[in-house]
Amino acid sequence: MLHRAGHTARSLLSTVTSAALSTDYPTLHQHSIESSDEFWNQIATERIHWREPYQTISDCNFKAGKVNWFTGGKLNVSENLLDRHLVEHSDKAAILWERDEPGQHEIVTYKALHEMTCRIANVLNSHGVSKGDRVGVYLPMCPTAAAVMLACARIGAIHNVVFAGFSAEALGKRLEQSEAKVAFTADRAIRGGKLIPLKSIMDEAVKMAPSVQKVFVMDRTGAVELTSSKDVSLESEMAGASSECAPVVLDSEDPLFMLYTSGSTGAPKGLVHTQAGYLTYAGYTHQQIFDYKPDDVYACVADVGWITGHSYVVYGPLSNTATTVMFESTPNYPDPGRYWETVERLKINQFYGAPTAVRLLMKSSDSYVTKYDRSSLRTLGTVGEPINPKAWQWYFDVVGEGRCPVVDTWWQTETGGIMIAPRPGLDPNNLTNLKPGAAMRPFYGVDIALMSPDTKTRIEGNDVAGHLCIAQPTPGLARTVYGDHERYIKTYFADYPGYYFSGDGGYRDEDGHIWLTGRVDDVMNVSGHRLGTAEVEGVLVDHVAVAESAVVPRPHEIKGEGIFAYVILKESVDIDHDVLKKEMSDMISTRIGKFAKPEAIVICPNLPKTRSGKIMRRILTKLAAGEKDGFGDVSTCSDPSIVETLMPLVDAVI
Ligand code: 7RM
Repeated sequence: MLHRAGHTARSLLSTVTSAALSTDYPTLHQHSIESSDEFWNQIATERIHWREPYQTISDCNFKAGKVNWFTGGKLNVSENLLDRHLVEHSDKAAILWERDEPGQHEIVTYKALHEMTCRIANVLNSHGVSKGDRVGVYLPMCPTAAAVMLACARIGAIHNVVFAGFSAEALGKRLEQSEAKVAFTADRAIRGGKLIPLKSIMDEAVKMAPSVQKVFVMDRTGAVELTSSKDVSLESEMAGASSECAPVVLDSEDPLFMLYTSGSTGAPKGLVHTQAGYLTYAGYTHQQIFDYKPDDVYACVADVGWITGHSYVVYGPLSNTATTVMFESTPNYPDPGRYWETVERLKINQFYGAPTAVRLLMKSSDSYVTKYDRSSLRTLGTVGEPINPKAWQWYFDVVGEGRCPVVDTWWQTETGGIMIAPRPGLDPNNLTNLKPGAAMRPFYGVDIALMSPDTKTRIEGNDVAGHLCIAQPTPGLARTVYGDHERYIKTYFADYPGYYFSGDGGYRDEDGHIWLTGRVDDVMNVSGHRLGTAEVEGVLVDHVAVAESAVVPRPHEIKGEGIFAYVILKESVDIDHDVLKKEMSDMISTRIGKFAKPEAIVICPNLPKTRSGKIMRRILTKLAAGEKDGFGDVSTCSDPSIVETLMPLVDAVI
């Protein structure tokens, strides 16, 4: 049913939208929870250019895993991000492309991005790609990657971006599972001065994915080789295509994109996001949480291969007519001053990065930061993993000169946008109410529930911890797992009926602020990259010499978590252990990607197990962290002496 916003609510809400930041957070947050439909109705009406109005604000039921927003509405996302801005902002920079080569950037105006997008959309059309078709994207961080995403959005095709650090096999699986009709890649990527042969990786991947009919190859480093009949030069196709392409009018709930992410069990899942709800949520959170103001230069240094690159490099900022930076390089190339030299040259106002990079950079001399002018900076953000208070403080004091709030933003691929962050509701001039290491405040419309895993009920009050759940649907939530809606329901809605379960643990402190305490399931977080322990174990047990394996995270100074693997060899194996370990490590690199290589592999005679044969990971995790006691209750372990046996083996590799 369509509700009309009442007078009080409307005036409250215009405070939020016009003032960008409101100091009256508690009132507004409460209103957004109690009158969720009314709240989101106003935001979606104000923010989106609708071709046809929606009939229903929300049609959701967490018990049944049903999430629908703005149903019946018609729109086109690329029209909202591009065409809508052409009237007044056609010459404004949409993208500042910070190329890998130091000291250089390129400007892409809204007009130019619109033209690129239209040409690519026409290329897709001419190769028979249309609404609902899946498009694999394996590209470097560059404006073309954004234009490919927007071209898909323009014609209703579903993009599936795969991070260019994944191996051929990981890419191949994702292309195959999504039944991609076409794919995009480049001759090579260049990161930190190193060349990555994207095209040859794609060639391998396509062998696994027979659905792929065409591979569009972009020229990034002047080494394009069209080696198969499927290969097409992207530049020549674009040159021959029209620079105008009428946007296809889509339904609010048509899929916009899919993106794979790791979970605790099985193969990675392709989460599906839809049009209107996602756009509303990404755009609104971008504006509010980063204190984005017209004409700001906004930089999120994440890769488009992750959800952060989707929501806060492309969709969120462009929906706000922002100038968004695309960063192709690495934090320490050519030296640890790279980010801050970029901040000075591009006059960046908001900088959004990963805690792992902060931890890396704080190891170098502060002069790499202080020699550049950072007076343009207003907001600093972090995402991907918990930020330890020490790193937070360095970011705040040294990078932000004590002037810029650090927004520690908690969210997931599944939530589409930021769910918990210090803003909004923070007086921009008051820096004393920030807490280093806490994400603090649920965003508007976000009802965080800490649940007891024992009683399955909501834990009320402050100074309490529990499993972090979301009690009410928000517009940006993923709608399904591609091709497996049952898995979506089972993964997110089965543990706590009526709630979305994030897989994270949370703590609400005395003041009611939220702290994230890490995953409560078997998902690791390596430099902000999600990786299931089961995924890595699956590769290890495929080695001919391996009988069994158990993988756990181990604290790592820079990466946050490193991977620690225990393997039991088959009895007959008589091969040098270093040779075996190297083979196993290479297998992981080939099957998943280099970033998934373990810090250490321990070859051991046995693993601690319960009498029913379940591996006791709790013990293995503590051992990997170098702990010598405090293993808790080991009475359920079928052979407690194994812990003593493992200790020296672990010590030998850490
Ligand atoms: C955006 C993104 C999601 C997982 C999530 C958490 C962890 C992310 C924070 C965080 C503590 C944060 N999507 N996580 N942000 N933990 N504080 N600010 O990272 O799908 O790739 O990962 O990352 O465990 O569940 S993701």
